[in-house]
Amino acid sequence: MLKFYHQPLSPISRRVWLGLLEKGIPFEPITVNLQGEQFEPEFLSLNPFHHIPVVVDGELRILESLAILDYLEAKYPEPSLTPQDPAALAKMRMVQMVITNELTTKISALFRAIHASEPDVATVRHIATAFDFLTEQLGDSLYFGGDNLSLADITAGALLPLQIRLGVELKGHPKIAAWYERVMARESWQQTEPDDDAFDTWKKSVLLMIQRRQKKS
Ligand SMILES: N[C@@H](CCC(=O)N[C@@H](CS)C(=O)NCC(=O)O)C(=O)O
Repeated sequence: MLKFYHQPLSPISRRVWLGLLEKGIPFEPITVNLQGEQFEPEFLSLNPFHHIPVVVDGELRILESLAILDYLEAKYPEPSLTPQDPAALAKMRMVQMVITNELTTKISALFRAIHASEPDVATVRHIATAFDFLTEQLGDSLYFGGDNLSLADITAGALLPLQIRLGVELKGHPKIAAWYERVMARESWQQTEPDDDAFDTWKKSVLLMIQRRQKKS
């Protein structure tokens, strides 16, 4: 059976978790404790960059969440999470990359902003710009790929719950707010949503990780 190395609180490994559940693919979850297990030789032999998620399917080892999602989509085409229309396909990938490069990279800044005495105007503005862009991409569709859930929804929907818990507001983006409610109501999102205790523990461990990195630099 396919092995899924992950951390249930990670918004990046949640992408793959959602993909596996939405496609109904059987898998064995293996939790990696990010307080050090990722640096152990056994895990480094799977991912030399010490990141989750990793998927092992027989002889094949895959790292990088978006590559894993592409693999799952090609190997298990039904239900499809990728639109066929070229423009819709480009939009899907664009949303995935914007979430990855413009929003996921702002998670540390969001953490710092929570503890800062002054509001972090640049981060707030950057996130608002990304949400404006996402609103434009969504248009009047139910999902980023049109009427059906796509890998773009999965990538965005793995991150937004976390941002909202960290204080990001969707008031100025009603279409994104409606989309957010739509994905959060799905069984796979319900199943992968952490409870408050788990979230608090995770928040503390990420803060420690950020402080450790700041001391090193
Ligand atoms: N580009 C990678 C990023 C994965 C990543 O950054 N994972 C984080 C958790 S969200 C991690 O494993 N951090 C532990 C570490 O870097 O030691 C992907 O998309 O899979």
